[in-house]
Amino acid sequence: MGEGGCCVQLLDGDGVFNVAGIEHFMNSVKLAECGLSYAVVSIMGPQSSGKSTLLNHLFGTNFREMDAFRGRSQTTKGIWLAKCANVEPFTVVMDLEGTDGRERGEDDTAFEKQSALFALAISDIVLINMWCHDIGREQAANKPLLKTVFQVMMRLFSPRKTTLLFVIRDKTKTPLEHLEPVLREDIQKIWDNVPKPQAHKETPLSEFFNVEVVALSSFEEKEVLFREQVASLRQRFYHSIAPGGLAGDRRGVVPASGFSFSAQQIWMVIKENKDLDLPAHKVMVATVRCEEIANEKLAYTSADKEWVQLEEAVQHDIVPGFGKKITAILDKCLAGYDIEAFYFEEAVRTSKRQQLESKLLQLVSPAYQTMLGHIRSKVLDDFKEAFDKALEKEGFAVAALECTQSSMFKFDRCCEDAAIEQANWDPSKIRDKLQRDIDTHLASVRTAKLSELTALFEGQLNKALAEPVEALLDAASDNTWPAVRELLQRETESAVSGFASALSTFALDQATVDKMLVKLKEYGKNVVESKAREEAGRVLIRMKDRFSTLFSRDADSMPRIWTGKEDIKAITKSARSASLKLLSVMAAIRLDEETDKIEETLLLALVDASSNGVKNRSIQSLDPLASSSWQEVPSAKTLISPVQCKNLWRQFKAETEYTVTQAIAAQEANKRNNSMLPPPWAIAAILVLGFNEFMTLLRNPLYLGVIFVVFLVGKAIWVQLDITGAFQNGALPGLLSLSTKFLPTVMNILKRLAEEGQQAAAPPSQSKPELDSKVFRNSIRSNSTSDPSSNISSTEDGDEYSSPLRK
Ligand SMILES: Nc1nc2c(ncn2[C@@H]2O[C@H](COP(=O)(O)OP(=O)(O)OP(=O)(O)O)[C@@H](O)[C@H]2O)c(=O)[nH]1
Ligand SMILES: [Mg+2]
Repeated sequence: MGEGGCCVQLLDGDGVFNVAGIEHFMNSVKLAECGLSYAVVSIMGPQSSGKSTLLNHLFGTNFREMDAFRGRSQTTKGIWLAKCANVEPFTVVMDLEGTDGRERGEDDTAFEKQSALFALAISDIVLINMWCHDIGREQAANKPLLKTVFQVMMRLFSPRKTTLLFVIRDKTKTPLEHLEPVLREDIQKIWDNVPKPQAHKETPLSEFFNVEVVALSSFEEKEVLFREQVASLRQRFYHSIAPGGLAGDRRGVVPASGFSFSAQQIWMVIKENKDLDLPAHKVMVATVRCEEIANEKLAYTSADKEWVQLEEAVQHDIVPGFGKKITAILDKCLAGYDIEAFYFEEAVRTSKRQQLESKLLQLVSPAYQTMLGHIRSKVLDDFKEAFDKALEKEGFAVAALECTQSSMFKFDRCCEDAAIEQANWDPSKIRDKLQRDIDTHLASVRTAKLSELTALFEGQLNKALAEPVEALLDAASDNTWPAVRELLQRETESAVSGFASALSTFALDQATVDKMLVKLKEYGKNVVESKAREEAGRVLIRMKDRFSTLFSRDADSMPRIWTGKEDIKAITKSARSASLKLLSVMAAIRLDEETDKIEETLLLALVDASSNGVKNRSIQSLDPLASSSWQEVPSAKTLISPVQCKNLWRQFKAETEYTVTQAIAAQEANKRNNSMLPPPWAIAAILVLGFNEFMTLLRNPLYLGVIFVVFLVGKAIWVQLDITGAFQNGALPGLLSLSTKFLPTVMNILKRLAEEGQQAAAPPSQSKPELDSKVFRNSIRSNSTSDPSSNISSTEDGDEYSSPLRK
């Protein structure tokens, strides 16, 4: 029997499908690899009509036959399956349980009908086994069978075109040419009598079936002839599915890999007594099988070693050639699918392929995204580094443009390398993010650089303005504010032009540049204004300084000595008006060339009013300084308000009054000192009463020596203590001053006498100016630094006043 050894029961007598058996059969004969290149042949016919015997001889199979010596009884139960030996293409042979030859009515659930429908649904060629003597007989055993076949055929939607090969057994001497028309007539009659649905009322038999007839001699009586005829019949099964072959025009073939599943499903539908929609069934089989194939390929790919390694590597760093590698892996998987799913319905196959492809892409997508992430961060890092370097050589805008362009180009190239052909993924989102990151970095560097630059120019401007402005304000004259304006304009212009040329490398828009330049100008203005505010805060000290400078020094800046000839009133007036000038200069910021009447107002209110005040009360009642703002001067530009001016002036006057009083006192003391000779009666009394002491001295030259020494010491002390100087400012301060200096001076003289012996009476000319300057400084300090209360109290308490000197 050759290779026909493999034989399996597909359905048992009770209609139970042998799933394991068919799987085993398919695997052992490798049916799945055949694609569409296989044929299914089945046989139907009455019981014990030699069906199994025929199949075994025709196809070299090994179906159970009835033992000829035991008698006729049913041998084959259910449906059996075997592979036909040595026939191309692969031919599956099905041996069916024989029909019992009785009419069974219209019961579709009978196994006979179900198995006939099953055989018709999956076979390309159905052999109808019949006895030769049944041809033309009214009560032929095969008539109910044919009726069944045609009836169930109606239950197949769009049935496959099946070849019915009538095998006439035990042929008689009547030649086939005579038998065949009779048989075909019988068949036609049965077909015509089968009730058909409306759609198929007029459909000819040939639409559903190819009818072929063959006659065989009896196996039992003419075995040799039988074998010969079977051998020649076997020839017709070679290339049976090729055009012109036995099953040349078959339709709707299920690919071999779907055979098992398809058979199961068909049997299930038949058992449930449903109509069998073969096209839908084919689509269903294709869907299930393609999905199975796709899942199998997907699972295989996810476990693929190359893929697993790649996925692992991309977690850590950029993988060179990532796109190509993934593309190759996906290609391999899809090609495998294509090969296996090739014979299934194209629409189903394509849609399942798309599903597989999208699942594959889902599988690799995270790796791709990780890869893009690596590329993005690497390009960004490289950009930062390159930009830092480029900034050392080029301007900001040029460096930014060049580095950005080269980085984006680099990103695009890396993305090309990572691109997966099947995916066509667009990296533009990541590209945009990179662009944004680069822009953010550029913006932060730009901001830092600009603020550095701004700080630099502001620092320069501050340096160029602050001290000169302070000096100008200190000098306070009519020319002060014009000079400040000129200085501000000159320095601001030079700073602005430098700043503008530095900004040009940033390629900023004109509006921004203008804004920054305006800000720098504003800064310059602010420096001046804040300096002015600072100075305004010290205006009282400045006024007192100016007053005491002008009052205590003459036109040659020499300290004044109040001899009695000076016009203290005039000096005081001029010193006060100079201080008032200072106050008026400091009262407002005058950076715009607008005129104001502050000075006139101050003069009118403080100087003129105080001189006329007593005479004209009505002017005082309209006090121009009783206001918190100056006319024509905005409050932002006001440094000292009119009311503050008034208060300051009052304070200034109170604090300088003492100096004036002291000067007047000193002048009067000086005048008194000039008429200090004793009266004539006293001189006469001295001459009379001191005559004997005078004679004693003349008589004893030793007394004379002692008196001379006492004179020298006394003179030295007089000079050292600058007694005339000390009493210049009055008797009481003079005494106090002397009392503090007396002891140190005596000690100093004694020390010098001890050291230098004969040089005891050294020329006092060197120490005198020193003492003079010391005294002057002390007097200035007492005027300018002490607070008003202490000064005012000093007029009542001499001890308080001398405290700075003590210190
Ligand atoms: N007269 C005659 N008998 C045959 C022929 N071929 C086989 N037989 C005999 O018929 C009997 C039944 O043979 P099987 O091949 O088992 O018949 P079957 O149709 O498969 O029987 P079931 O499977 O039971 O339906 C056996 O005893 C065979 O020897 C034939 O060509 N002519
Ligand atoms: Mg049999």
